[in-house]
Amino acid sequence: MESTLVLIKPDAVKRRLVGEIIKRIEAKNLMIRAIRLMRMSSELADKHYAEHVSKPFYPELKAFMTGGPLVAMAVTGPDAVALMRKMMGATKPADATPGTIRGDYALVVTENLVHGSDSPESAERELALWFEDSDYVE
Ligand code: DAT
Ligand code: MG
Repeated sequence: MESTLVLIKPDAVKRRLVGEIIKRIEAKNLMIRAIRLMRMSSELADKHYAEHVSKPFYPELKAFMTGGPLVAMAVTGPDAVALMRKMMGATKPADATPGTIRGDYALVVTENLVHGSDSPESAERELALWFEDSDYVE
């Protein structure tokens, strides 16, 4: 069993795609073990996106991610990290295969609807930033 951090980004919340994205996660029989509707603080953005803070696109990314509510989830199952990345599709919507979340609904790279940890190590680091032990159900 493996857990990954999934964020349903503010564009997806605004577009009323929360249910559609959760539907796909549940249809795959992955388990949601923690979930919260919240805003990403400036401090959390800098920690979560530590690898991107110095990149030219970071100011736009940060403004977008902190600009409205998002849904944070801990998603668990065998190979949950890789599975979620596959279900999300490529970062750039033009490269995302139809049938993936980004491939079906995203048009531009910043507003690409969903985040999923990119490795088990990233998942562990990110989940610790977003959730406490008491947030998880069995
Ligand atoms: P992913 O979200 O697929 O893991 P990433 O970690 O490389 O992609 O980047 C994080 C987010 O930053 C991504 O979802 C959208 C934004 N982003 C990445 N590359 C970008 C670029 N070249 N221009 C604008 N935004 C970008
Ligand atoms: Mg990433």
